[in-house]
Amino acid sequence: MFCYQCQEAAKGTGCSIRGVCGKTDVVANSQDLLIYTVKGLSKLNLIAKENGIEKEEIDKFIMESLFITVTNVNFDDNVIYEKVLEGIKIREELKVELQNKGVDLSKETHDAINFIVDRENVEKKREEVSILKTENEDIRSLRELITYGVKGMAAYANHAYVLKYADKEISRFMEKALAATLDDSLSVDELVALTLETGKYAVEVMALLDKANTSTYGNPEITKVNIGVRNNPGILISGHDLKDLEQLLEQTKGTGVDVYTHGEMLPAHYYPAFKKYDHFVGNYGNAWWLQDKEFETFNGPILMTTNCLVPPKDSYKDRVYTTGVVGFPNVKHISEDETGNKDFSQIIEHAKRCSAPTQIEEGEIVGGFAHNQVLQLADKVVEAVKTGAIKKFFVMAGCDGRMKSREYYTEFAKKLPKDTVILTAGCAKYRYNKLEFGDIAGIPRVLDAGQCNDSYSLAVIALKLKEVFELNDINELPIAYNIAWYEQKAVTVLLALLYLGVKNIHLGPTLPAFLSPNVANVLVETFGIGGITNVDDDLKMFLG
Ligand code: FSO
Ligand code: SF4
Repeated sequence: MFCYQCQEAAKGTGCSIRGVCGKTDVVANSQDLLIYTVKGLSKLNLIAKENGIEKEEIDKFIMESLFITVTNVNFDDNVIYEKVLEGIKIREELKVELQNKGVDLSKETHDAINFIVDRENVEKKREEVSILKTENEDIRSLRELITYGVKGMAAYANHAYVLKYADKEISRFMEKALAATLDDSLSVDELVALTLETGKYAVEVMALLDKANTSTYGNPEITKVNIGVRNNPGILISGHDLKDLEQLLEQTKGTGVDVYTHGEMLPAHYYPAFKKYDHFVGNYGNAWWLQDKEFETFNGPILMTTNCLVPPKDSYKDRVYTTGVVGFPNVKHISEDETGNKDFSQIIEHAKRCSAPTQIEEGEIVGGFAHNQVLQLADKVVEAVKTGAIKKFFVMAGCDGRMKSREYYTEFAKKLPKDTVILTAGCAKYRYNKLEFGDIAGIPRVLDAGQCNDSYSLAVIALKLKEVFELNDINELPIAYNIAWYEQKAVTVLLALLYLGVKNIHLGPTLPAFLSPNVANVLVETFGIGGITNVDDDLKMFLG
């Protein structure tokens, strides 16, 4: 195996024996093969679209397969292998359909469009498609940068899709980008251009998801979220899928079972649609990587709707349920029926047999500062900037992770001068969201827009401020970007910000292992991207 798609890549270069995330070599190789299958299918699907064959189910298959390979989503080799077989079947059926229409496919000789596997030869095939097979490290770096950006897009598109929002142009672009990564004739410059184009569609897919979420569940609003517990048995729901949460809340109504959020599900409390449920109690615990301790003390069943799943410990494994794209061997999986509904009754019955959660924290945290809410406060914000009460905003969005070096973000937040405001989204916020920062003229000093999926809100806020202050360039705003990344959705957000023209973004705790020195140089020279050093020096740099 070789994988370097996330921030925790072993030794900062790549995992080659077993993933730091817990992924085995078999799963890692299987994921490579699934991506290869999807790339071949994408190439063929573009030909089909040019010839008037447009199938929603193929776009859906591509989207889900990509999402499955995102870090900490699916650790089940059987699921991934079945997906490969399904992809090949879809591809071969599409070929027949195209040939019946008289389309000549004889020039489509790329192995990704033609290979077949079975249990006998799958191991060999998996190794053949390792990303290390692209020998030129710059081409490999750009191909992977594009692939990861598209994986993140697939996750966003999937969340929008379950709420019945889709955009054919976005799917077409994703397929075009994936197909391009198979093309040996593309130069480094062409791949750089495609990387930037990925940023354009990243903005579009994030806008689509924002529309899907806010049209379905209302605009997030300022909300206090309880972090303590009650005495009823509970179900803990984690990941990012709001539709799963909605169905769980409906099905637990009147059962005596409470529902708590974990990790990236916390921002669900900010949506008006979920406030009507009295048994939607609060948020339990912190960011994803602490689940091995927090799932233990929660005592009841846990539903993982998306990443980040940590390989469950035996002590609570029987209480973990996965759904959607998530999977882990020997962990119960809840599938949807043909109408998209999920039956969570076995989780509810399971909860009734469990004790109430053990309290690990108490009090409240405040969030809900997505674009609509912040724009309602725009007058106050603009006034505070004009009077100098707010000197600078710090975008500290992104992800959290296990690495000790991420303590940097707690210290950085604590040492920020009192006339600064943190704009956040994603699980990165758990490094500082329970500390007391006070407010500036009634504006809290930490404004949480929501999940990493809601990073779009931060871009909307920045663009609005640019308009209000009548600036020509988004970089003239008093906003600094000190972003923590972990998995591929963060790559998508980064490409989106670059597309919007944001310069001088600092990325930590380490720069991506998949950036070759030359590709990193392009990002440094064109966009001023940088890493982090230590809190004091970085503060001087940001405030200087
Ligand atoms: Fe965090 Fe995990 Fe939301 Fe990510 S839970 S790390 S970018 O998968 O999804 O922020
Ligand atoms: Fe390693 Fe990250 Fe890949 Fe897991 S996803 S194998 S931790 S690089």
